[in-house]
Amino acid sequence: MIEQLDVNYDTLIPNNVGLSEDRRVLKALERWHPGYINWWNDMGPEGFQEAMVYLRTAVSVDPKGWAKFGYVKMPEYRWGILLAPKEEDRKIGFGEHKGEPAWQEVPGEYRGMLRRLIVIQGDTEPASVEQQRHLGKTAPSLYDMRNLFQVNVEEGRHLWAMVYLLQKYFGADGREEADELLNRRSGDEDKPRMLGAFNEETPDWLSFFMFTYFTDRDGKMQLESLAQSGFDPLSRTCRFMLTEEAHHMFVGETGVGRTIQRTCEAMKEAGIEDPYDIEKVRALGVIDLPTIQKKANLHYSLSLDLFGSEVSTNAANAYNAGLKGRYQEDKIDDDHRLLDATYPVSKVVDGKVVMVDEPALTALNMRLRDDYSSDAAKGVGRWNKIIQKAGVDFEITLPNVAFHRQIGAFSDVEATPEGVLISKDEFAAKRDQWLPSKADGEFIASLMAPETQPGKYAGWIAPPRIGIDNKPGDFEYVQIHG
Ligand code: BYC
Repeated sequence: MIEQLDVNYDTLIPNNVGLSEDRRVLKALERWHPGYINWWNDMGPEGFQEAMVYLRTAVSVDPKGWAKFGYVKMPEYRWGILLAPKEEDRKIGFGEHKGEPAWQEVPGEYRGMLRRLIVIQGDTEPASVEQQRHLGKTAPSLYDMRNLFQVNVEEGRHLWAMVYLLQKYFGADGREEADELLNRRSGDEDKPRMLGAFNEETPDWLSFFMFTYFTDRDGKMQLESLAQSGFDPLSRTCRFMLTEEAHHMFVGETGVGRTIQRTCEAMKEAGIEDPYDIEKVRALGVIDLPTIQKKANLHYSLSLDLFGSEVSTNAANAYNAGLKGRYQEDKIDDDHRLLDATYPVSKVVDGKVVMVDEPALTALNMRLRDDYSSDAAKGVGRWNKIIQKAGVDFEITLPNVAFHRQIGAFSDVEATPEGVLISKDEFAAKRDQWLPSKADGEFIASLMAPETQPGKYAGWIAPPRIGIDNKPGDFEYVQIHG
């Protein structure tokens, strides 16, 4: 147990929510903080709690200077509570209450629904830290290690953001939920995290990059739709979280891109033209492109599950209530009520994947998932540019939405990555062609040797083009021994 006696919480917690004047919430957070620190020490990055890490800390919400960089030990990171500035006279933008003033307090009739949304969002944040806790030990460079820790402390801050809402607006049951967020554990048999993808392992750095590319992007989409919320404190919280989230996807996109780049370079140097000559490529100490494709298949399909069922009355209710909008709701030109509109939804009909029009209100998860898929495809296009530029004949593609699904219309069927429905036996026989096999995992694990010399990179990944905070190439992003 960490001694908490002389902590000045008002200065410890950077905030723009007037914590020092809000004694009740300040007290509730003081009560919660020791448990959080214990959780961080138990479940946060293993082996690096004493290291000095060059991190950015959110200290204000000024778009020009919201963060400051400096060395800090992770357990001493200042996890703040920051909400985007309040918009005067903000109105609810969609659903039954469209045009009414945004709520500053929890609307009683929607209390349960709102709490559930906040708790689910909150649960994902610590879960990802737990999933990634072993990765520091195999970081391919100090630059990457620092990025991992940056992502981790910010996920911690996002937990704080949700806990603040629970403590401030939901009374005793909010406090209980806040405690439970520290009690569940990713992958635990008895107390698992709430959503599937957050109970999977993140066994290696390629998985970490794929996770931050694909799964953090689900985070972006969910936060974007909660940022539209008529419950103003949730909207403001999510708007600020999105500022930090962008870096997480940058880490994912460039991480996968640098992996691809190194593979292509090594193939060229060795005069290997066939990307499917896996043995020869692997002998160079880099990850072959077909295996990178399999990892993308896995993480994309797991992330699609996070959108829930294509047809969902939960989603319709949350929209009608004005709690959770569509992606960029405020930029869409329609009635924002969706009473008569329809939306095409993918389904299995007569053994085929087809599109069927459904009421747009119940199809909101599908629509958000579609927006996600087009957003995800953009970075994949940039990965393919790297491959093309190197003159290698290979293209990374996103699998069909029916492939490898556990939630929604395709949870009971199996499909190829192209979306052709097949039997369970055929899927089982071909699984290892489409998803990382045990042997693939072992090969990638064999490359995961740590590189802790400043400016040096493990052989399977190319260096980044520019440093964090414009630091030079040999900058010591993590001083491992404090
Ligand atoms: N796993 O009507 P349905 C992030 C349950 S990531 C397990 O189809 P709904 C981050 C569902 O709870 C973003 N259960 O779905 C990324 C319901 O159960 P109940 C996280 C699931 O409710 C990286 C039943 O199935 N944020 O931030 O319309 C690092 C029927 O549900 C799953 C959010 O998700 C699943 N995958 O939509 C760090 C935002 N899917 O209630 C962070 C908040 C569904 O009938 N959550 N179920 O017992 C939501 O908006 C929605 O609850 C969901 C599900 C999108 C999750």
